[in-house]
Amino acid sequence: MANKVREDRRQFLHKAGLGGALTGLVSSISLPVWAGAEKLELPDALPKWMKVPGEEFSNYGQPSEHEQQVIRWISANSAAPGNGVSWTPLHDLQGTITPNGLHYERHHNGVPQIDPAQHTLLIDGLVEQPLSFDLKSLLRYPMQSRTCFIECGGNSNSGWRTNPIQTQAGYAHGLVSNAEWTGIPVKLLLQEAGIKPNAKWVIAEGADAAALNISIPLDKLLDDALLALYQNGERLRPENGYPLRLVLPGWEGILNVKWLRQLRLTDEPLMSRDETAQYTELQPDGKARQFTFLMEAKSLITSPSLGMMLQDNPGTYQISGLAWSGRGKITRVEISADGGDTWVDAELQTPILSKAFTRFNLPWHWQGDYAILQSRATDETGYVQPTREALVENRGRHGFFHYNAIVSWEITEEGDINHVYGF
Ligand SMILES: Nc1nc2c(c(=O)[nH]1)N[C@H]1C(S)=C(S)[C@@H](COP(=O)(O)O)O[C@H]1N2
Ligand SMILES: [Mo]
Repeated sequence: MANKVREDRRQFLHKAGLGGALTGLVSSISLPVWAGAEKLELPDALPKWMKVPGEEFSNYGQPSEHEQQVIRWISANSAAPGNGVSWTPLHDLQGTITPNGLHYERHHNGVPQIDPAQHTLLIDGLVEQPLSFDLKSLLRYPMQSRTCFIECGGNSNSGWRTNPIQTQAGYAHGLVSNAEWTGIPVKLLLQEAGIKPNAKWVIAEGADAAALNISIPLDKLLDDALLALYQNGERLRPENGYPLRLVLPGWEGILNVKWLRQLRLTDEPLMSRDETAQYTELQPDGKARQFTFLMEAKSLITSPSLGMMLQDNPGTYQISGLAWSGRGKITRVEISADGGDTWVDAELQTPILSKAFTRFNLPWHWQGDYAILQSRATDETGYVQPTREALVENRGRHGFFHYNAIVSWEITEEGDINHVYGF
């Protein structure tokens, strides 16, 4: 299999124009001629920062002042302050972990400023013994770490529009981030309270002014849900739920309740606003999909992508991007440079984690021709990311949530990059 993939990749470079130079030299694929390499010239003098002592230490590190353009992009609802989103700049990041200051945000009513000393979590409803936990006691429970993505059900929803929006990759698809969450398996706390046999659902409530109420099937909470206290090694950021939140790997963002203050076990769902009027999807037949918890497989080329230019500079470029699936592990990402006619397997960066970002890479030789770059993800259940055409055919034109179609970047002969709807 590995040889087969390598052979395909060789063909990709070959077809894309490296021609005879590589024939038979499979190993040279790992050593393409990258555009950036230049002959070394020895500097005559030391750079200025080597001649003076450096800056002071700092109590908490910040990114370099030269990276200030790498920010979340905020699209807030001006009619309702505190309601809005901020997008992770996926196009500016590498690897798979989203730095805490760049994790996307979705707030329904602002970021509550919670004093952890006054915060409690109540577990009640269909339990043998209602329990209230303060932070001090929770911090004594055994914890586990889990790297996974959280994605808003509304991520990428501009894809439903008639015309493709011209926005950078992260600012159209970055209502998804990937972090290592550490906390207490929810199962442990529910078992301590004692689950009554007729309990089927759990109503989770946050301590923000939105008083978000959402119904979650009990089975998911007993499966892999975490009561997270830490995010990438440090305590949660206020905007991501400090001091505690639910993390439901692979399930729609809305269920990952932040600033969690209550879990009430019930025998039926609440039918709250956020699971009836919102976060449901009208289908072609006029009926609505409800409780669409799972986030299906998706992928996105983050580089090259809109806003970057190949600058009339043919040569070898690294195609790089992210794939993820709420069903489990990503098993395959294919790349096309001709709008989906032919596909080549990208290399998947290891380790490949279930329900987490997987980075894919593939060298591409751009000869200065018109091209349409696409990526297509497959997950371990065999689910294949759909084309936009197939998604629209299946779900109709009134979609708003759960848009996971293949994204197409058009490369013009001048090296400009545009967002197009693929063929
Ligand atoms: N209490 C509370 N929990 C919440 C929300 C909220 O507004 N209040 N927003 C939800 C939605 S819609 C999403 S997509 C995720 C966003 O999590 P993040 O802001 O940490 O990225 O949190 C969910 N949990
Ligand atoms: Mo969301």
